[in-house]
Amino acid sequence: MDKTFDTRAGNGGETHQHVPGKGPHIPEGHLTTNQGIRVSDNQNSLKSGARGPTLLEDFVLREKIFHFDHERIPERIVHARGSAAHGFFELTESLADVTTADLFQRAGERVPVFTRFSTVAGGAGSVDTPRDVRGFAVKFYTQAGNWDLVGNNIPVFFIQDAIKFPDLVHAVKMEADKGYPQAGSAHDTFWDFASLMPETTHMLMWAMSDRTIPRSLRTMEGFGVHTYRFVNAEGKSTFVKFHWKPKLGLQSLVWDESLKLQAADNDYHRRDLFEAIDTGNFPEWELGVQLFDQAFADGLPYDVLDATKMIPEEVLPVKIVGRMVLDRNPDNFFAETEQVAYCPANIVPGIDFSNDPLLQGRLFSYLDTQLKRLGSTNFHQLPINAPKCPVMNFQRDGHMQMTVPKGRANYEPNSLSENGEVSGPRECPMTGFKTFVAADGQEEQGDKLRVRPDLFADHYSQARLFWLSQTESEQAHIASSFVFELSKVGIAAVQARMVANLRNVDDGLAQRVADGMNIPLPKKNPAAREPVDLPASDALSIQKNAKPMLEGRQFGILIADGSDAAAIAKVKKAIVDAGGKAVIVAPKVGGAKLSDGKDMKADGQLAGSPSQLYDGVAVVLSDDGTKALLKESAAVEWLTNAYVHLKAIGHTTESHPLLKKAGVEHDAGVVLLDDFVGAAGTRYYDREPKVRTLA
Ligand code: HDD
Repeated sequence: MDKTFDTRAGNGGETHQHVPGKGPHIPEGHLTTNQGIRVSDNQNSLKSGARGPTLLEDFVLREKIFHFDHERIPERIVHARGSAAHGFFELTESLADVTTADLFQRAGERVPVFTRFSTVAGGAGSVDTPRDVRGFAVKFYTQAGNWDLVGNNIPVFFIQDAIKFPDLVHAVKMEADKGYPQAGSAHDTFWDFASLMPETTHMLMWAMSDRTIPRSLRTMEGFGVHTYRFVNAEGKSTFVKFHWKPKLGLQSLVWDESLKLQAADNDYHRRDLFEAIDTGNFPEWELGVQLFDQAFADGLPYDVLDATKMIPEEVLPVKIVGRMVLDRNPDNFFAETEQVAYCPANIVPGIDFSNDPLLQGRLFSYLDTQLKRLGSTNFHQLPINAPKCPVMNFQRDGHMQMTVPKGRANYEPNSLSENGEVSGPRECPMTGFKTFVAADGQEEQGDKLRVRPDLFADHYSQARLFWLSQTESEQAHIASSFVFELSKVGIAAVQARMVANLRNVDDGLAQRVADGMNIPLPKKNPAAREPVDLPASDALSIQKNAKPMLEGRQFGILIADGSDAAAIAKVKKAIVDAGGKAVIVAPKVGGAKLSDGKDMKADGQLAGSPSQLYDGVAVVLSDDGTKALLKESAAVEWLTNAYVHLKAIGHTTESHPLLKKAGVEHDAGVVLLDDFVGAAGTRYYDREPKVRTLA
C-alpha cells in the first residue's frame, strides 16, 4: 500500500468536534450526505491507490459536486442585484372605513414583512451605486394571506403599457452584441429607445436626478407607482397610491462620489443595510396613502391609470397610516433574498387592481418569471414565500412538492368525510377575495381596441412640473446627468432627438444639455399633446426636504502618530452622542501612537478606506502627522474627495498644510474640530460651483 497521511481537520477525529470558528449558526452533529449517511472523510475522494484514479463509486464526491454544479438559479432579468431584510409593519391609523384588508383594520397591530431593495439593470454581481432606479418590494405576511407591494424608489414608470416592457429592458441592459455596459443606462440602445418613446420623458427626469444615486437604501422613498383600489365592507371603492417615507429623510450621493464608490466598495448599500441592522440601528419608513375617488380622478389634468403620472402631495396630501421597521438580517442570502418571489398579483381581500395597463401586464409577468427562476409551481412553499396563515386547497403534486397531503379528498366539493357530508375547505363568499365591480357596471365595458386613452398622450406636463420643483443645484445635477449619459452615446441623431424632446420640458434645460455636449440646439420635436402648466411641488425636491442629522450617517476620523488623544476622544464622543457612527482611519490598521503615548487601533487603513465611504470627515493630525501625510496621496485624496463631494470637514489647526495641499478652501462646512458635529449633518451644495463645472 502507498504511504498516506491524514488530511482531516484537527487531529482526524469526528469532524463535529473540530469545526473551526464554531458559532451559534454552525449546526451541531455529524457531517452526512443528503441521504443522511455519515461521512468519514470530507477531504479526500475515493481512489484506487493513493496516486491512482478516482473511483466512480464515490457517491460522497459525486453528490457533493452534483449539488454544487446546480447551486445557481437564473438571476432575475431585472432587479437581479438586491439586498433584503426581515421586519414588521405596524398600523398606526385604522383604514377600516375604506378597506376590509385585514392588515389595515386595527391600529397597533403588526404583521411580519420581508423587504428587498434592488438595482434594476445590473446583474446579480454588479455594483451597488450605478445611476439606476431602485426596486422597493415589500412582502406583507398578513393573516388574510400574502400581499406584495412591488414598487420602486420613483413614483412613475418609463412606459405606459406592459407590452413595451421587454423593449425597455432590452434597451437598458448590456447591448446585445457587446455584452456591455453592465448596470448603466449611459449607452446607445437605452437612449435610442428613450428618445423614440416620449412617454419615458417624465421618468427620465427622475432618473437623471439624484434620486437614482441614493446615499443608502435606508434613505430612499418607496412608491407603489400604480393606482390601486381599496374596497370597504359596503363594497365601495377608493383609489389609493402607496408611499414609503424614510425616517432618516431622503439623502443622495454626489455623482462623482457614486462613481468612486464603485471602486471603494462594490457592496456599499448592501453592507450599509446589513451593518445598520446588525448594530441595532433599524431602518424605518412610514407608510402613507393618497386616497381619492372617481370624481377627483376625473377632475385631474392627467389620467390616474397612466403609470407615467403621479399626484403631487400638494394636490392630494399623503396620509400616514403605519410604519415599517427592518430589524433582522436574513440568515441565508440564497434561501431568502434570492428565492423570495414577489408578485403584484399577490393581493388580499380589501385591495384590488386598477385598469392601469402596465399593472395588468405585471399581473402575468411575475408569476411566470418565478416558475422559470425557481423551477417549480410549488415555489410558494419555500419558507420565505410561504404565507404565515393557513393555506388550504386541493392543488396537488408538481415538481418539489414539499407537503404531504393526507387522505383521498383532492377535489372540491367532496363528501368523503366520515359522516358523508360535504367537507373540506370551501369557498368563503363573505370574506374571500372579490374583484371590485362598479355599481353602474360601466367600468370594464368597451370595444376591443389596441389604443391608449387621450390623456396618456401628454408626455411632458409632469416632466416639466418635476423640473420646476427642483432647486438650482438639483437642476444643474439633472442637466449634467443628461450631458454625461448622452455624451456616452455614439449616435449623433439619438443625442439630437433626445434634446429635441427635452425642448418640450424646458427650453433652458434643452439648451444646457446641448451646450454641455457642444452640439447645436435641435428643432423641438412636436408633442403628441400640448403640455399644460402644472404648479411646482416642493415635495419632489430632495434638497428642500433634507433633514440635517448625524443619525444613520458615518464619519471618518483620520489620525496618525502624534495625534491628540483627547481631541480624538472628544470628537468621537460628540459624533456618537449625536447618533452618528465614528470610524477611525489611520495609515496603518494596527493604529497610531497618540500624544499620550498610548496606541490607538484603527477601524480602517487609509488606503483602503477612502473618504467616499463617509458622510463627513474629521482630521485630527499633529504637525508631525501632517508632515508625514503630505507625502501620502491617499491622505491628500481623502480630503480632496471629501471636499468635492460637498462633505463637512473638521480639522485641527495643525492639519492646515494638508488641507491646503488637497485644495480645501474654507466655507461653512470646513470647520475646526469643535464645530464639526454642528456642521456634519448635511452636504454643502453651494460649494459645488467652486469645484466642478455643471451644465
Ligand atoms: Fe417589475 C421584478 C418593480 C414594471 C416584470 N419589478 C421587479 C422587482 C421590482 C419591480 C421591485 C424586483 C422584485 C424583487 O426584489 O424580487 N416593475 C416594478 C415596478 C414597475 C415594474 C415598480 C412599474 C410600475 N415589471 C414591470 C413590468 C413588467 C415587469 C411592466 C412586465 C410586464 N419585474 C418584472 C419581472 C421581474 C420584475 C421580469 C424580474 C424578477 C421578478 O420579476 O421576480 O417579472
